[in-house]
Amino acid sequence: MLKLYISPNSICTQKVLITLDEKSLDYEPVVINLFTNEQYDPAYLKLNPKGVVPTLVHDDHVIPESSLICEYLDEVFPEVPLVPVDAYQKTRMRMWSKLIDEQIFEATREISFSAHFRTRMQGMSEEQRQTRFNNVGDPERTARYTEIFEKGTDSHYMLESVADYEKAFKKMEADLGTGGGPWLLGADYSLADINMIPYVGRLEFLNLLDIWLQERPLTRAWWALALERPSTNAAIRAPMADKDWEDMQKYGGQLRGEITRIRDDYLAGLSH
Ligand SMILES: N[C@@H](CCC(=O)N[C@@H](CS)C(=O)NCC(=O)O)C(=O)O
Repeated sequence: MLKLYISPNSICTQKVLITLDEKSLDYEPVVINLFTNEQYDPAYLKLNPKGVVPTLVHDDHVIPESSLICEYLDEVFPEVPLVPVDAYQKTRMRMWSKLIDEQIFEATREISFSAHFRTRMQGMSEEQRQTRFNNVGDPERTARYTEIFEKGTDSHYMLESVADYEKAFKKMEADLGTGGGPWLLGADYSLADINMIPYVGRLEFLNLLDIWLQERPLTRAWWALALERPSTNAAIRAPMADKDWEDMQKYGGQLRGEITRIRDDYLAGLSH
């Protein structure tokens, strides 16, 4: 029996949903409302001490961290394999997981937060907002949220986020070229693609993706192929409320000029 703690529209949950869908696995969803701070409920913190989603409970095993959940699912339910057998390919796949967990997740969070959730958080009470910002004692997350809430695209973290996406897309285009595509590791769709799909999707839904993809035809072709897979829609767009979808398009679109300028400044500052 699989139970998955999720939050609608949570980007880290989406890769787990894609994995479950690709493997046709049934699960029981338990919704955690991040906007009413249900992630800090003591019972939930016992399962996930960082107070974040997703968390998978499989019989009596509790597994946090979306990348680990996806790998766990692949090992326990090996039908429709999504992890390469070859050691080097597996390491390449994990390099994508690391890139996302260490950089792209935060980049996406900052851009989404600045474009969309910031407006929503302006509607929270000061007490609710502080609870969310204080984030179970993680000063780094608190600093990021607070600064972006206060400064929006003027925050230094936005420059970091735009630069992190630039580096990731550069690597994507290069890997798709050397590996022959159409997927990130070559011929086979894998967790490398599943890891990246929600993060590319988020930029598209915020009306921002073409800022990075204009000169990257291989990545554009990869994304078009990803959109054709039913699991992409089932995990990302289908569960999203229409209002969230419309807000994302609207508020994201309003940042296009600023984000283009930040990227141009970043590129102009590079020495090569
Ligand atoms: N590295 C974690 C990150 C999990 C994470 O930060 N989840 C976000 C939603 S995508 C969350 O629950 N945020 C709640 C908060 O920051 O209060 C993973 O990949 O599972």
